[in-house]
Amino acid sequence: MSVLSIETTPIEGQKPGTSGLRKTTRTFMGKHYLENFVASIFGAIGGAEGKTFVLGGDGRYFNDRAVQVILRMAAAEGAARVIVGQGGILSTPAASNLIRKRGTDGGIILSASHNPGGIDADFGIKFNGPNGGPAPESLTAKMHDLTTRIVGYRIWEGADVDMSSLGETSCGDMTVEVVDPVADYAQLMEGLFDFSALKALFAGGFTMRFDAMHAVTGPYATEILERRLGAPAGTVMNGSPSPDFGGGHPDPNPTWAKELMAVMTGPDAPDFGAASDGDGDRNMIVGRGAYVTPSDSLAVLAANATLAPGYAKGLAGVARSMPTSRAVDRVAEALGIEAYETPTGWKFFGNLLDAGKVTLCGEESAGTGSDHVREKDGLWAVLLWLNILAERKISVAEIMADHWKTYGRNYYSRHDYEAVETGKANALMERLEAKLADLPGTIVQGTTVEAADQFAYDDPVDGSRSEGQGVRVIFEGGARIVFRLSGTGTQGATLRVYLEDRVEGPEGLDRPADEALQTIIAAADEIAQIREMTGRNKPDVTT
Ligand code: VG1
Ligand code: CO
Repeated sequence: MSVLSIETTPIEGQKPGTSGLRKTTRTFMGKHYLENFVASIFGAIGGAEGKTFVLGGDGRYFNDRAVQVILRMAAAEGAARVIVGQGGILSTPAASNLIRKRGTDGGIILSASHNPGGIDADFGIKFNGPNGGPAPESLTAKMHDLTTRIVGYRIWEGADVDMSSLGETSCGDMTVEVVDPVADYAQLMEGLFDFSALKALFAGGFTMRFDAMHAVTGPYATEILERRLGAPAGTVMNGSPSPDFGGGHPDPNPTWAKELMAVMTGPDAPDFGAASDGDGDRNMIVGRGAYVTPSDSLAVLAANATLAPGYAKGLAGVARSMPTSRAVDRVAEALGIEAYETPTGWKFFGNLLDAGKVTLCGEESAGTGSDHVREKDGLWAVLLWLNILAERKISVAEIMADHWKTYGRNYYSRHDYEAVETGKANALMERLEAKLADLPGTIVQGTTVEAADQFAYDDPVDGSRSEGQGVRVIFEGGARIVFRLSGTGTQGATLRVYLEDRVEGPEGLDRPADEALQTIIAAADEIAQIREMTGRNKPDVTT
């Protein structure tokens, strides 16, 4: 057995997007496809020699094979050790935690997150650095550059590594350490939240459902909610992970988490409902008959965080991605702390968290997190909500009503037009960009446009600049529309239209969102001519 040198040639389109490289599973299974990208990761970070990495994925189809390939390539490149979750499984936040806790040189996470899994669905891979966070743009640009010039890679020739039992084994000269994927993560959560208050909450009859959507959080939620906190068996639904997520779409929103929504709006609705995505970094929060938008959830968590022991000392600052509603900005203002606005994608929060400028951050796409790891964290958000509910002893609906009364309400919705022909989507954005300068001062659907621009971000920590991060149209009175193209899709282009309107209160705080946003929705179509340019009459998914 020995190291093999394999000749290869570049494969087109190996460019990481918002969150790593995401393609169809069959693309990843193609000759040299995974190998070329893994070799380019190792190349971009200056080699793997003597290094220690974390490795794991969300268990989707091809996860098991990809883990074996990556282990053999790491061994051939001289890596010292790879810490891998049992069965090749690690949720994204658990991987981030292990990278940090064990002081490693980074980690490789296998997931296409909320995209469906299976041989005819999607797969993905990304590299997280020693801080536990997704590689910054400068590093993903290097990876992409290397994929365009690759001529060969090295791989250890040997048998599969046994992933089923805990402990140390080897692959060539490299040590492979198989760890329990849940243990370290559960311990981290115990340090942040008041587990005895949460136990008392469940013991007192508080009811909840957690929909793991047949994805990676099943074992994590079962261990923490049912075993450690004493929630009754059955609290976790769809808790057994499967390679195709039970044939579903593991995206925690009211459209895809239909089963949970039906329970939460039904006659025997529990007090609290939550769901997580394929790799466990997203969350959906819903009270009895009360869905909480992710943007509002971030604002509520920021306003109440000090109720949890891990955040009792207060927040250094908060950050949200640009399209996320500005609800959290109001909370930051009231707390007298800074609110940062970053481009879409968790990698942009890394520097702010590392520099201690922010404690909480979030995205409208159901992602919330804190400085405890460098990824968004689904179960963490659920536990923080539970800790707040245990302390305040009122319902989710009451918390929301109280929040809006105090801070005003930012009505919010996102409309996605999926698998649009790439040419058409690009034309729509180009047309929009060309007319940005003329928009301010014009009246659209009865409201005056105050400002319009293409969002660019200057990182306050390392000074790097990221351009072309989405078009913003801001109206007088606080309404806003954002247009951008997704960087995680695998078919054509996905146009995302983010709609927001601001109501100060005390009147008009409890209208249905689609009704409250009617004018803004019409304004979005008038400005971007969505129907005409895409040929679509309505969005595919509304969240
Ligand atoms: C989407 C979301 C973004 C999120 C990203 C990765 O990106 O909008 O907020 O960070 O997915 O999330 P895009 O480019 O498709 O809009 V995950 O849970 O898929 O890693
Ligand atoms: Co995810």
